[in-house]
Amino acid sequence: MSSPYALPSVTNRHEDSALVRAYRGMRPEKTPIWFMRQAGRSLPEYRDLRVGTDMLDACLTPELASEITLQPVRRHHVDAAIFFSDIVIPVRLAGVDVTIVAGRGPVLASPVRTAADVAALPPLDPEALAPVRDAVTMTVAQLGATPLIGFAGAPYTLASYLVEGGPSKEQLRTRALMHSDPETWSALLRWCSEITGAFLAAQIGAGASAGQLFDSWAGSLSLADYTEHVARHSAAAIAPAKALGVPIVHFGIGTGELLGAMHGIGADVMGVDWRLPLDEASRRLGDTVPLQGNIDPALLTAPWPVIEAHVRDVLARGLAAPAHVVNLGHGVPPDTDPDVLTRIVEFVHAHA
Ligand code: 1CP
Repeated sequence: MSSPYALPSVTNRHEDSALVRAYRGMRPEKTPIWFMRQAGRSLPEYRDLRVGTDMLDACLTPELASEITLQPVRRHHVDAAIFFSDIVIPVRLAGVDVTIVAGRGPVLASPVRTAADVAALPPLDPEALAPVRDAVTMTVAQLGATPLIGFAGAPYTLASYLVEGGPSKEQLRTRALMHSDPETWSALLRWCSEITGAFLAAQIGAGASAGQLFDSWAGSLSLADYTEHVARHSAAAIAPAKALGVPIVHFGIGTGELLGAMHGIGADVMGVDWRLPLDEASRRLGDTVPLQGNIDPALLTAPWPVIEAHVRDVLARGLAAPAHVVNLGHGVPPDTDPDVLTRIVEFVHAHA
């Protein structure tokens, strides 16, 4: 099947790698491991590279984005790279004024709250994604046997930044819009789904071997609201990437009650945060779905024996699922000692 996103030069999707085999539901000899937010502020080499460069500019400079993506792979010997970018990159590339404020997150110059605001959202020109494609091509060429994971924000999480105008605790305005003006809501989520789906597919088309859809804030939704107002837009967002044949991971925070519905959008693998033990997560999915997770990031500053006991427990509970990729339950906290992450990788790889 031909896809507008496929590049003819991509020949290796790393189907034999431990990561992709686990994502396909096979159990590789060694349990694969990578960390959400492994590229970033916990690494001194990242902080050095970023001096004087704005966050979104760094994401859109292919040489920089590629080098930052490679840093944690060199240092920790993780089983995957995750593309250094941000969920709001497609919003910026569509021409919406968004910046990342240090210590806070994405902030919009004008929040999107009315039918007129939504109607004025510009389409994303596929040509604008060139820096993303270039960075991925460059990165894949240097990664060799290590697969690259592409990612995107899910329409709900993306919409929450657009409506709130920045980070928020409970996405109150967002959920209010969903209920008070379902038509505007649908139009907004369709726009988010189109741009974020194109962003994800651009990464896969340029050579990433798997994709992860982050619906970080979906945990603020009831199951009924998720099912009625969100799920179909997330399904549409992953469709172009899925058409390229790669496995898709779906992840959110505090989404234990939504696991089945989130899997139901067409995800192959479910990411689990630290709240739900993996054996219970697996049970909720009928013990048929590969899982990713779920070391508690809060434990990264604990004494090593405490961390080791926790990682052992995560590995043991992960045996309930058809396959398991070790990760954190959310991103690496910025004050994490990188040596602790390296030690966890060594421990998981030694633990047959
Ligand atoms: O200057 C800096 O270093 C800013 C910090 C930072 C970084 C390193 C931001 C701002 N984004 C990123 C990169 C990033 N964002 C990656 C890189 C790859 C890796 O994992 O190594 C990824 C996957 C993201 C995805 C992302 N951005 C998500 C989904 C994942 C999650 O953490 O839940 C979300 C919600 C965002 C928005 C965002 N961007 C940045 C921040 C601080 C936030 C969160 C703000 C909030 O709490 O609402």
